Amino acid sequence: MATHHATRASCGPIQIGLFETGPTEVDEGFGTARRIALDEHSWVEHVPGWLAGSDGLFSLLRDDAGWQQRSRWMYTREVAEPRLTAEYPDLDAAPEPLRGIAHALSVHYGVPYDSLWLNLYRDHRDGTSWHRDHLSCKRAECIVPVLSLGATRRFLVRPRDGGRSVVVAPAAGDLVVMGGRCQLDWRHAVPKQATPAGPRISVNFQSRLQAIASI
Ligand SMILES: O=C(O)CCC(=O)C(=O)O
Repeated sequence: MATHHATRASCGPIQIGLFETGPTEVDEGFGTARRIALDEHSWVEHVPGWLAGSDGLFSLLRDDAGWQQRSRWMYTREVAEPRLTAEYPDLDAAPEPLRGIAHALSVHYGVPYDSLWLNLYRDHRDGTSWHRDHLSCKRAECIVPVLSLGATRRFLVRPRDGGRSVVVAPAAGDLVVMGGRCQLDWRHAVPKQATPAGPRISVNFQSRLQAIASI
């Protein structure tokens, strides 16, 4: 069971949850952040170890997030997506410490994150193919944080029309943040892989503000 998130100002680790496995802390100073400029307008930021003690949150979400198996039409047949998904369209309905984590991200990136989209990759055979977040990002410039829990997987970003990929390998507790025109000009993926991997959960932070096209 997680406790409430703290509210004091801080530049370092701040406890936002407490599980049987130990405390969960976010680094409010984002001290390990490494920003990769994709081009003049787009970037990806990797923040290793941003969430310390992420195991308790992984277990909570794995057990309680209400995972669904979705399917989609591929030409003439319906196929199951190679992952499970869950969502909290209203952040207020999400369990702690997710609300505290969203708050810390909102403060740092200046975007009011108010809903969550979650993926559960059961093992290395699950993945997400090349796409952009077209429903949740309708503005030219968006900032999309993705928190990794569980196994390390490769997170790829490549130009919209193809080309060389930028590769990040987020481990448990790492953040990958896509910014600028990344959703317009670039595509991202978590590829299936031959190398065995355990389960991974990604928490994708969304904002209604970014889902509305600017005028
Ligand atoms: O799992 C990830 O790291 C990314 C997931 C993603 O891109 C999505 O759900 O749109």
